[in-house]
Amino acid sequence: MFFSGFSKLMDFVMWKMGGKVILLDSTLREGEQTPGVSFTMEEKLEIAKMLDDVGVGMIEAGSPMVSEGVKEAVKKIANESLRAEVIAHVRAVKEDVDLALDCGVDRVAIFMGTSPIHRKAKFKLSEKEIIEKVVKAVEYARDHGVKVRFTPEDATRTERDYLVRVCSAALEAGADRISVADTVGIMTPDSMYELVSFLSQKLSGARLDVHCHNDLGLAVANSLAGMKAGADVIHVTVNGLGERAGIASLSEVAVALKVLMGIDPGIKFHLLTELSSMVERYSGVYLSPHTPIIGTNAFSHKAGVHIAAVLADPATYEAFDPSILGRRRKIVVDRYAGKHAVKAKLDELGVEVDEEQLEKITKKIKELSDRKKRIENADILAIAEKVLGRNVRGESPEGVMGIVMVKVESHVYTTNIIRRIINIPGVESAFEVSGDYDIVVYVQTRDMSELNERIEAIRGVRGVERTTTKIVLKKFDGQNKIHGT
Ligand code: HCA
Ligand code: CU
Repeated sequence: MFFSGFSKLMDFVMWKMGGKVILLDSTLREGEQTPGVSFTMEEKLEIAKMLDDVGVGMIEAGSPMVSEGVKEAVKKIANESLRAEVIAHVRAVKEDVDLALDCGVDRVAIFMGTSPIHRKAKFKLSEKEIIEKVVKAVEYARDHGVKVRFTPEDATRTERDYLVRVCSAALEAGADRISVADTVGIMTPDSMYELVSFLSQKLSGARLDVHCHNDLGLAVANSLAGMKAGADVIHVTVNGLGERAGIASLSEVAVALKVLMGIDPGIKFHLLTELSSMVERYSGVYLSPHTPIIGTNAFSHKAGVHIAAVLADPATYEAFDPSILGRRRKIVVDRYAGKHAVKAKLDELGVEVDEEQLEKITKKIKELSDRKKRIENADILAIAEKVLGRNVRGESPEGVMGIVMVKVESHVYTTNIIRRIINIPGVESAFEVSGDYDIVVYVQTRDMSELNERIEAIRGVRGVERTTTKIVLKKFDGQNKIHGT
């Protein structure tokens, strides 16, 4: 306990000296406001611990008034002696603050709608009455020894003079941070920069957070602009979860800070992909393959021209080196590929060819790709075998193929599960089938341990009841030839 308090103090001192940017992760609060998402207690604890390992400075653990379960989870997380500051999110009412105090959090984040539309439609309270409620709640929390952040909800649609008044009152009552919430995601980087600069000046350099929603896809850009204007805490969630279109994504903000702005947010970048898949599994919200930073395609190159250039110097078509995330670039081979790409792929598969064989293989891949949607490693190996006239699969380090049979829970829609499963790396095809099992998945991996990982990932898909796996010992192509010509 002492150590955790001391290290938090040191973090603060370091932050003050270094002009550091702190990431506040709200996956467990804002993220759980995503439709369809409810984490279990165990999942919440695991996510919180992983966030702490990753190194975010603050964890918004939940809103204790939501339910007994949420409150228990906030309490457990607060008692984990994490490095990160643990925050409970509460309304400006005594009962909510009491629940947060009971959880033993480091800080309460008190929020209250301040825009004209919130004042009128939600509270039916006057400007003055709202300020009174905020001041009362902040004072009450401060009197009980916790740090307080105040969030004027819908700040970006609140009249400027009123926004300054309500924030000043909260600061005077003892809040030490204000969160500039773009609750409906209507800012642009310019307007966000301007608003944060304005508040920073009018509130005499008060410490500011930015909380940007992604309704127009600008959450990351707006967060960076707010940071440039003086905010030092950026709110994020893993995979950008949150109400409606979510908020700024942790990995996007972190990587943009590092590679575009030269700012180190103090996190372990190589853990981001794992964190993201954990949250995909526990939330049941799966990323599209072209999601920046963590999507399966984020470092894949396809056009022949791109691949030839990338093989000479990856920077030709990459914003940054995937190795900072512990990821590798991927060469995709289909009809867009040229000889360079096919050669690189064959090298990766451990197959040696001469110039003439390479040309033939490339030509056959293009022909097959005109007829088949997805060219898999197995197709390329089959074509190589035909051209070379010998078995090459034994030489391939991509050695283990698995056939995983999946039974899904009775209430779920099988096609939805398949959509998730096909995004798992190594899964080459999946079939919806009749009989004891509902789905058959064909997985291609380098070795047994990778196959095991893939099976675990399939089992982790929400709605999967059980699996059984067969290892492929030998593969034969039928008369109707799926592979080659
Ligand atoms: C909400 C509240 C909030 C609060 C943000 C914050 C918002 O509407 O659910 O406390 O910084 O977007 O305004 O998430
Ligand atoms: Cu929000």
